[in-house]
Amino acid sequence: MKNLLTLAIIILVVSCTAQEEKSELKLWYDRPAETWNEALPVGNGRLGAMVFGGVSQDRIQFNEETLWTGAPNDYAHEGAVNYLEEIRQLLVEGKQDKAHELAMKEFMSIPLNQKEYQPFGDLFLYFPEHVEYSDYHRELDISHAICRTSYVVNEVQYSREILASYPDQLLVIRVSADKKGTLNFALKLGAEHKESSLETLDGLQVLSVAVEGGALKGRAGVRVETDGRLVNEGDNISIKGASSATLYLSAATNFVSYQDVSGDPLARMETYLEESRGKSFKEIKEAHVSDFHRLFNRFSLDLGNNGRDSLPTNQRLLKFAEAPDDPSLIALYTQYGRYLMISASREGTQPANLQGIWNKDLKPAWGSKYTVNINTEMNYWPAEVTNLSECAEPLFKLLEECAETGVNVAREHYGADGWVLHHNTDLWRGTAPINHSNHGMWVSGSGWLSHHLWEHYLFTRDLDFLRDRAYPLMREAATFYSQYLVEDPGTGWLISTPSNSPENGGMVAGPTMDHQIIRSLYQACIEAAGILDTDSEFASLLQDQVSRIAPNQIGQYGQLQEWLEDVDDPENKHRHISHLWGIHPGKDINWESSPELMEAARQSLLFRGDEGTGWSLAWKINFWARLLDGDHAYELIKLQFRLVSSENTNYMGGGGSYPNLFDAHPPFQIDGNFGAPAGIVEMLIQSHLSTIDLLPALPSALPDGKISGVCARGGFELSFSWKDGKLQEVEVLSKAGETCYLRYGDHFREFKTEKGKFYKLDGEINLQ
Ligand code: FUC
Repeated sequence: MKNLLTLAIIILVVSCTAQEEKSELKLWYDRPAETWNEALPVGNGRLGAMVFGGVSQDRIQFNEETLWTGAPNDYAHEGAVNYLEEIRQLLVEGKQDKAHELAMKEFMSIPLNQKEYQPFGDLFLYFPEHVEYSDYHRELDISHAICRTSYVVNEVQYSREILASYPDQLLVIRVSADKKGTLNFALKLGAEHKESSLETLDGLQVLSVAVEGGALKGRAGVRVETDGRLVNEGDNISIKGASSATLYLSAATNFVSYQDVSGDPLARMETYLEESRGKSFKEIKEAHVSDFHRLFNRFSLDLGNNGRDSLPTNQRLLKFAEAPDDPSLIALYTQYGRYLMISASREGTQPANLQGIWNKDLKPAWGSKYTVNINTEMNYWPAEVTNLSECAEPLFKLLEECAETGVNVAREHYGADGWVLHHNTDLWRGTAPINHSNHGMWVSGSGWLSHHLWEHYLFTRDLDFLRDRAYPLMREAATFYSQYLVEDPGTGWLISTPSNSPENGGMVAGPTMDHQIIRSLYQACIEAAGILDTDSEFASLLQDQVSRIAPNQIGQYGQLQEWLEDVDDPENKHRHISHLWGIHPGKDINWESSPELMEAARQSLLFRGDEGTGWSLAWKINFWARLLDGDHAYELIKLQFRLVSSENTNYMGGGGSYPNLFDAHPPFQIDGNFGAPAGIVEMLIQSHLSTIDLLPALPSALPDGKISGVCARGGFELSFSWKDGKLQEVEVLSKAGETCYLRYGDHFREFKTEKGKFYKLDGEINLQ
């Protein structure tokens, strides 16, 4: 018995070590990060950190997701509605400049701009004795959510591990030496906020910050446990003659909700630190890894491996540009997207903003807030399909809050019921039009985001969610549009005005995208009302409007028209391609019911060209997947993997990836890190129409592979493999007991399922 137990333990240890050694799911480098875009991200949804892995000095730059500029504020512009008709009339008369001007004066958010996400501070570690070193290695192990740095000085190996624990709500750093008593280092917290101070106690340092001119304050504390000696030296805590030290880093703010900032940051910060007292690094790490695995391990993707993971990740990107045949980099990138989602968006946290939760700048690009004319939505594209449904919860919470603030904006700006969200929101849930009327006047943020609620239902078939949370918000979003749409004097169609086609061409009447979004929302509401057996009168009102909303139109160049009038410029290379919303993420336009519109969409996409910012490239992967052209989608993957120098912050130069695989907008913007994985999966499985389609847009560069735990609408979870471009085996788990409609090439299979049961099929989708 005892022998058996020993054997079992040995097997367990060996297999764990083998797991940890597996390099496929690692980003790794042979030198420290010199810039932020080389540093590696960890996060627990609330706290995020960028780890530089320096030798004589390490920098761990950290964030707490609720530290923003500003204070609770209702951004609505009282009385804006009095100018609505005049703005509409100016557009009818073709006086766009005058319409912009009047809207700037009378219609925009108060204040005009929303607030910004802030960095919190830095934890610096100083190792003055570590100058000459060898065997340097740093990595981000995304299958365990641990970042490691190691090197050798004077024949001693020094190692650091850092993780962001969701169960313990801390960043925890383990510093160790493999020879007893050889670890000497100092640490210090710091911040760039004008108002910041440090207090150094016994084995504890506390950093206080206050955001300039705003309501938010933060406290961070680092507590040290070590087998060495602790000495306070000026602003540093020094650790001497140790073998190891564990640093527990906690941070909190006074933010309670978008209306309430009465929290006590010190008490909160201390609570997390106190709760970790007596817990060893090992214990915290085990709880962290098992929490992370619960989400991460549900899905896997194997596209083959040709050994390029032996190259540092930045060099691997360079190599991909020369020889784009590194399938395990594509799998790594897909899983990295899932890693970033689990690290940036967990139940009870804020949703992932433009930079997830990782931001170093007091003046971040676009405020690192929530832009909802593509970016925030894209952040959540992989959530349902790659089996991370719970990670979308913060987005639903944001929607619920915007549906509160958006009521006043609907009333004050449009005299309408329901709620509306324009193209941006922030921590304070601003919903009014911001920045400039030439792009801020766009009413479809609420409609697009509501789509995510419906999609959550389609994937999970969670009826309680649909009844209690999704439908009420969808209904009120639709209520707004039902009162806002007006009859176009020229065509008689119902159109959206004033609005714009993000962010192309300024304020107009009747951009195609709005109509696609509103029509889809109406259709979802009608279906939901039917399922819930409610609101039949409202459903028929929407049904009547659906048939009157301006339709998709094909223009003079065979393109899908971006606007009501046929004025598209075939030379226009704008990064936004909003009128293709109807093919993705919408499904208004598809090969089954509207092939001629699909052709027109393809023409528009060809005119726009492949180049773009990070998210634009990522969206195009999804478009080409929906157009069923996997090889063209693969061309976009190549651009997404284009290595962008960490110095490059000019978005007009085109997107790609930074050395740490962060999406280069440029500068860094996280949307592409989520949009591209969603697109990669969209090449392998689609379920937006009446069937689940397997390998619908498989690129010839990915002939062999296996995907497991991928989700499809209808409450299904699938695993399947392919070889030489042909489907091999399929397993379907039915989570909702619905009839399954599968399609692979010319093969079609329909079968009834029972909830909780697995179904096996062969490569021609015959049930086994
Ligand atoms: C929209 C885009 C920009 C950028 C910003 C955050 O304004 O047009 O490219 O992504 O959002």
